[in-house]
Amino acid sequence: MNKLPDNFLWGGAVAANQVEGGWNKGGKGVSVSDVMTAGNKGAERKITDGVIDGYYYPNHEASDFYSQYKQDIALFHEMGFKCFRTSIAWTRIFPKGDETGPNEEGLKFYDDMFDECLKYGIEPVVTISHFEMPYHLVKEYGGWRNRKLIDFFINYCEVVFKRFSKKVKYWMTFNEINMIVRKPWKPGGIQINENENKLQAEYQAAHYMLVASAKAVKIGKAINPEFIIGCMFLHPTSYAATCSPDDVLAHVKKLQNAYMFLDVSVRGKYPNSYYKFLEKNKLLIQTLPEDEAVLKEGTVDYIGFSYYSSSIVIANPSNQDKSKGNEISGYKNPLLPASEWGWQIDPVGLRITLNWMYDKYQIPLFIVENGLGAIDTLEEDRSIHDNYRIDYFRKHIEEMKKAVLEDGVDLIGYTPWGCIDLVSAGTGEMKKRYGFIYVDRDDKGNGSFKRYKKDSFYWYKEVIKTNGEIL
Ligand code: BGP
Repeated sequence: MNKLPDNFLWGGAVAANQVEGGWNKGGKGVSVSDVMTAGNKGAERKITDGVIDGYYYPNHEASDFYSQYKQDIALFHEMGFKCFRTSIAWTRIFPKGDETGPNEEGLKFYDDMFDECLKYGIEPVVTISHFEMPYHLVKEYGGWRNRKLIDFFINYCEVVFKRFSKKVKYWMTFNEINMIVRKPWKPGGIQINENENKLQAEYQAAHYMLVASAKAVKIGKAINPEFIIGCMFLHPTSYAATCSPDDVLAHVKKLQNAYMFLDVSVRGKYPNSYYKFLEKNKLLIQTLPEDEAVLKEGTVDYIGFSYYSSSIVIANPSNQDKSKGNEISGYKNPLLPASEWGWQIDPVGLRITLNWMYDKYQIPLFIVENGLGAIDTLEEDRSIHDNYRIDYFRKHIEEMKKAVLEDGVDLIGYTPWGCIDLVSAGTGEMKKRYGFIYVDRDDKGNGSFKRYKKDSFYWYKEVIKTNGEIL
C-alpha cells in the first residue's frame, strides 16, 4: 500500500474572523478580533477599547468572503477540495454572547454557506470558537477568567449543533486551545492587568475552556451520535538544542506542559505533572467537584492540530536570538531556513510531530493548519508565481505521506491554512499571504477584493486529483 486512503480529506482552512469581513452585517456583534488594529513584523497589533473611529481594523472587511463565498467555494471545488475547514463566528449567532436566543440571520448565513459546500460534495469541518468570541463577554464578564463563560459557550454550541446537525459532521471546539496560556487575548478575551498574576489568569481560563470543550463534546454526541468532534492544538514542535541531558530535560518539560491540554481532551484527566506545575508556581485553580466527571465524559474523537515550524529548547539560555514562531516562541535552530516572518521551515518536523502525537494518544489526527506566509507579486497579466509556497507544501506533504505510509499514523486529512488569502491573526497584515487564491487587498484597506489563481492553485489541484501521488 503506497497510497493515502481514498477517503483522505484534502482541503483548505480559514477562520470566520480572518476571511469573512461583514463585521457588522446581518446583526453580527463585535468580536475580540474586531477591536484589533493592524500591526506588522515589528509592531504588535493594538487592542482598542471597543471599535474607535480613526483606527484601521483589518478584520472588519477581511477578504469579503461574507459576500463572495459562493464564488470562493466554487474555486475550492475547482481545486478538488474534499473538505473545507472554517469557523462559525460566535458573534453572528450570539452578537453579545449572553442572549438567550440566537440571531436567525447569522444562522441563515451558515446554512447557505454549508449548503454551497455540500452542493459540491465538500465536507464542512467546523471550529466552534476561533479567535472571535463576543467582545461584550470580555467587558461584562472578564472573558474566560469567568466560569459563566462555560454556560454561554454551551448555549451557543447547542444552537449550532442542532441547527447544522444534518450539514456538519466534523467539529472542533476551540482553535489552538493551548494558546490561552501564552497569548490569551484572541482565544480567551483576556488582557493581563497590571498586578495580575499572568499564569494564574491563564491556567484558570484554560481549565474553564477544557471543561467547556468536554461539555460541548458530550452535548454534541447527544444531539447527533454521528458527529466527529475533535480538539485543536497548536503543536509546539521543538528539539533539545544539544544532547546535554539538561537541554533534553528542558525539552521534555516544555512538551509535557503543552501536552496537558491533550491529556485532558483525549484521556479526560490532567497529568500529575500539571499538579506539580501548579504547586511550583503557587497557582490555585478554582474547580467544581463535578468537573472531574465532565472531563472524563467529554473526550474527543480526534486531534486537530496546526503545524508551521519548529524551534529549539535551551536549558540555560544566554543571549541567543529568539526565533519568531507561531505565537509560541522558541530559540532559533541554526540548521533550518526561515520564512520572511522568521518562522523556521521544517518539513521533517511535521513527520516527527505526527509520530509523537500518534504514539502517545493513538487516536486519529487531522492536520488542520500548515502553510507559508509570504509576500506574493501580482504580475501584470494577473498571474502569481509562488513556487516558494509550492516548495513548502511539496516538502511537508512528502513528510506527511511518510508518516502515514511508512510509520502507520492514522491521519484523517490535510487542510492548508489560509487557502484563500486572509488577514494574518498575528500581525493583522494582508501581505502575509497563505492562499492558493490571491485576494486583491492591501494592508491599508485598498483593493478590489478580486480573486486570482496562483501557480500553487494549479499545483494543489493536481496533488488532490492524484491523492498526493504527484507532488
Ligand atoms: C494560527 C491560527 C490561525 C492563523 C495561523 C497563521 O495560530 O490558528 O488563525 O492565523 O496561525 O498565523 P498568522 O496569521 O499570524 O500568520
